[in-house]
This record gives sequence, structure tokens and C-alpha cells, in this order.
Amino acid sequence: MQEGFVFSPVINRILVTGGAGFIGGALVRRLLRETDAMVFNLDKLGYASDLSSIGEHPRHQLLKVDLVNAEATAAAIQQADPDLVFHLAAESHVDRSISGPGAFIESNVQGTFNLLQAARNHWEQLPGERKQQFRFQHISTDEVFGSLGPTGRFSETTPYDPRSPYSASKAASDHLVRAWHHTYGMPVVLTNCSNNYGPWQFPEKLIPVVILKAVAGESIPLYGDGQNVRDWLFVEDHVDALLLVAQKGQIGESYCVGGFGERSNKEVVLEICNLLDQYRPSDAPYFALVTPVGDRPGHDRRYAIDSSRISSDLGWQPKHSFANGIAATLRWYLDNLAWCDRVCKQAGYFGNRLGAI
Ligand code: NAD
Ligand code: TDX
Repeated sequence: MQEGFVFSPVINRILVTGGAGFIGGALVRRLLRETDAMVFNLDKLGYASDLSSIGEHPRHQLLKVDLVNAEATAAAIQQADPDLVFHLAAESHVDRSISGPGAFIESNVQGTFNLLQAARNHWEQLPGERKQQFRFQHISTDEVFGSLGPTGRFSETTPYDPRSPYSASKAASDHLVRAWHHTYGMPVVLTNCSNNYGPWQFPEKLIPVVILKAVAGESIPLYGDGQNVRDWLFVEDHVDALLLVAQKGQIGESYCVGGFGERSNKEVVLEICNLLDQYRPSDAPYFALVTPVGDRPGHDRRYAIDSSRISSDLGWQPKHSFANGIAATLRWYLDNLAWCDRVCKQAGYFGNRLGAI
């Protein structure tokens, strides 16, 4: 093992699902950098996928598989023969779940079911120490808890109350994972994280949308009154949390992961525009481009996470403040506009409004 995160010596083969996506890609890069394990990356290579952040690596193997295909999923698990599974593959954009919920039920619910069945079959047949050490880590979202009023925070004991097709499909997948633990004894652990941001995020989510619209001199769409609140976490801090939970998390438990980064959407947009005014001065302040647009249907008002459990039990703390993280992210997008252009073209996404009914 190299410096950094130390897994048990029997953890030699790690399967990451969704490793061609934003968070999965960050996790794969860290695993390649900080462990000696073979990393299998199961991904269907959907519209939001891109492998250029990972590049060629002798310990990285792509398994191009759609989890909706049970046979292909079982074959991939057999091939990877994993000691540890990080399950991130999911349809992830709330707006797309509003216009096309079917894909979310297929990938996030049916796909998780297929993966659990294949993983269970694999785990049951593992020999002694490998079976003892095996774990299935499910990566979920704070959105399963619903929408908060002006006060309070989500924690591990908050009742589930999902309100979008996306969050309902993620909640269903969380329930399946817990059921496989309670019924079949599968060694699972879950994390529920707040909004991530950082380099390599597909440019349909708020932060890259704002940057790319501003740079193009186009209007920046702010849904509703712009007062919806999200708890922003830099993606590398999320990866820290995932690695800690994989090493030390209690089997059968879940951990809420948040950024102490609560901000209204309007504040986030203002912060990005102010930075752009410094980095790329223009004739008028970028904030003048902000345009209120019709609200997202069923728009959750506020998310905020109480990360006490993961902090006190596992010692996790985010290392990036929002000010640092957003500045680094903005610089990355400004340096990688060609990448944005390429992935958007590949996906057939041209900055159009998604998810308005
Ligand atoms: P993403 O959309 O960037 O990447 C998801 C990846 O999963 C893509 O490469 C896609 O091709 C793959 N995938 C989707 N359906 C698949 C299927 N049926 N079979 C195989 N591969 C499939 O998403 P992300 O932002 O990296 O999110 C990763 C995970 O983290 C998701 O489970 C999401 O719910 C969760 N999460 C995301 C955030 C966030 O702010 N982005 C916050 C909390 C939790
Ligand atoms: O153009 C926009 N204008 C706007 O005002 C977009 C794309 C979004 N918004 C608002 C909607 C939300 O209140 O910004 C906020 C953030 O929107 P998204 O970036 O789409 O994220 P969100 O819906 O909060 O969900 C994200 O965090 C939780 C991820 O996409 C999920 O995968 C994760 O589970």
C-alpha cells in the first residue's frame, strides 16, 4: 500500500460502479493514487460519463455494463471478483428525473437490485478472510430526507420523505440495500451526502451551468426566487468520507456527509459572478446576467446535513471551505472549456432548460 488510506491487506480488488461519472471518477482517481488495489470501473457510459479524468492506468479496468442487465451485471461481478464495492452508478440529475422518470427507476432501483443480487451471490461464495472483510458501500444523497424549513438539519435518524422521482428512486435503492443486510446478512454500509461540486462535473448542474452561461454572456437561469438552500461539499471531501467509511464504518450503519456549506442558490451565483468579475473582467458585472425563471416542479426548499456521526465516530472533516473550493472549481472550468464543449456535444446537451413540465 502507498501512503494515504490504508485498507486491510485482503482488499486487493475494488469495484466502483459509476466510475465514469463525476464523483465516481474522483473516487477512482484517488484509489489508483493512494492504494495498490486493482480498480474495476463498472459503468454503462451514459450521457454524463467521461473517462478522460482517469486516463490510461495499468490498475484500472473499465467494465462497460448497464446495471439494468442482470446477466451482464452478474458476469461483471464475477470478472471483477471484488473485495469491496462502492456503488455510485445512478441517474443523478433531478431535472431529468422530472421529464423522464423511467430511466431513474430502471437504473437506480432495478439496477441496484441487480447489483445487490450479483454481489450477494459473490459474497456468499468468498473464502474465509475475504468473506469476513467484504463490504458493499452504497452512495446516496441527502435528498431522500425531503425538504427542510428554515431551521434544522438532516441526520441518520431523519425519516425518509423523498419528493422528486430522483430522490424517490435513491430512497428505494437505500431501502433495498438495508433489506439485503437485514435479510441476507450482506455487509453493507451507506452514506447520504449533500450537493457536491468540483472539477469534471457534467455541465448540467447549477455550478457549471452558471459558469458556462456567464462565460458565454448568456442569461443565467435562477429557478423560482433563488432562495432554495443547498449544503455544498467539495467533491474531494466527499471522497475522503467514502474512503473513511470503507475502512472504519460500522456495518449496517449509514453516515450523513455534509459540507457546512449552506447557501441559497442566489448567494452561490453571486459568489461565482464576483469571482468571474476578478478573473475575467467584462463590460458589465456578470451578476447582471442572472434571470429568474420558472421554478423546478416540486422544488425542495432547503437541504442541510448534520455530520456529527461521521465526524465523531470516524474523524471526518471537510478540508475545503466553500470559498476555496469554488475558486478552484471556477479556475478549473475556465481552463477546461474545451472539455465542457466536447462532453456537452457528445451528450446532445446545449444548456437548454431541463425538467420544466
Ligand atoms: P453522474 O451522473 O456524474 O455519474 C453517474 C454515473 O453512473 C455515470 O457515468 C453513468 O453512466 C453511470 N450509470 C448510471 N446508470 C447506470 C446503469 N444503469 N448502469 C451502469 N452505470 C450507470 O453522477 P454523480 O454526481 O457522480 O453521482 C454519483 C452518485 O452519487 C449517485 O449515486 C448520486 O445519487 C450520488 N450523489 C450525488 C451527489 C451530487 O451532488 N452529485 C450528492 C450526493 C449523492
Ligand atoms: O440552472 C439551474 N438553476 C437553478 O436555480 C439549475 C441546474 C439548478 N438550479 C437550482 C436548483 C437547486 O435548488 O440550483 C440548485 C442545485 O441544483 P442542481 O445542481 O440540479 O442540484 P440538486 O437538484 O440540488 O441535486 C444535486 O445534489 C444532490 C445532485 O444533482 C444530486 O445528484 C444529489 O443527490
